[in-house]
Amino acid sequence: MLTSERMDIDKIADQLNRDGYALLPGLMPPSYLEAVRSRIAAIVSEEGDAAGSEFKQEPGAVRLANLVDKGEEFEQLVSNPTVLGYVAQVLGPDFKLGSLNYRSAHPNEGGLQPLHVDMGLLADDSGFRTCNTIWLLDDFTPENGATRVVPGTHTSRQRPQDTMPDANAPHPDEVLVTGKAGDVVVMNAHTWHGGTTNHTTRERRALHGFYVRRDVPQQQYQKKLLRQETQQRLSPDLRRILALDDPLNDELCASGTQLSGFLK
Ligand SMILES: O=C(O)CCC(=O)C(=O)O
Repeated sequence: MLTSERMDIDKIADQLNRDGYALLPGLMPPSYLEAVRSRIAAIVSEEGDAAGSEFKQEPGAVRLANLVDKGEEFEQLVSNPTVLGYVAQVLGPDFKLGSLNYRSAHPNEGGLQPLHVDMGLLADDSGFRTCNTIWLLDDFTPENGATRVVPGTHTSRQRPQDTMPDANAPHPDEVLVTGKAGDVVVMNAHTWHGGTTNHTTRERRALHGFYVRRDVPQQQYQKKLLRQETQQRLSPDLRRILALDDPLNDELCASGTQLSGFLK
C-alpha cells in the first residue's frame, strides 16, 4: 500500500512531467530560511548598486549572482538530495549547476518579466536541457509578483517570444505559482514562465538554483567565478555538481557567453 508520503512524491513527479513544474512544500526549515534571508540581506547591502553585475541586472528587481561563492548556507541548497532527485527526473542523471542567483521583485509595481524559457534554450532530441528551482524566501501570493507559468509548454519546443505578439502580456493558459516561504518550486526551464508584477509594498524574494544538462554551458562558469578558497573547501560531491573538474564544461564555457532567457 502507498503511504501518503509516497503518494505525494508520485503526485509531484507526475505534475512535473505533465505541467513542467511542481511545488515541494516546506523544504526549508524555519532556522535555515532565516539564515538564508539574513545572509542575502547582508550581501545586498554590501554589493549596493553592483548587485547582480557578475551576471545581469534587471530593472524592477534586485538580483544577486554567483551565490555559491558568497555563503556556506548555499552549499547545502544546491546539493539538496530531494531537489536533485526531481532535477534528475527532468534532465537525466548527468547534470550540473548552471548558476545560483537571487531575485527580489521590487515593491510597488516592480518585477514583471516577459514569458521566457531560461537561457532561451529548447529541448533537443536528447531531451530536456535546463531545470530551475525556485526557493521561496517569502510567501508567493497573487498580489506580490509570484511566478507565472504556462503548463505543458515544456514540450512545445517553441519560445514564447516567437509565437506571442507580446510576451509581457498575460497568456490565456498561464497560472500563478503560489506557495509559502520555505517551499521550493522545481520547474522544467523549457516551461514558459516569468515573474509577475509585485503590487504590494514589500519585496518578494527568492533564490534560483538553475541546473543544466552536462553538455550545456553553465550560465555562470563556476570555476572562473568561485574564489580559490571556496573551491578548496568543497566536497567531491559539490565539486561534481559545480563541474569544477570537468574538461567538457571548461570547453563549453570557453566562449564566456552568459545567456539569459530575456535579459541583455
Ligand atoms: O523570480 C521569478 O518569479 C522568476 C524569475 C525568472 O524566471 C528569471 O529571472 O529568469
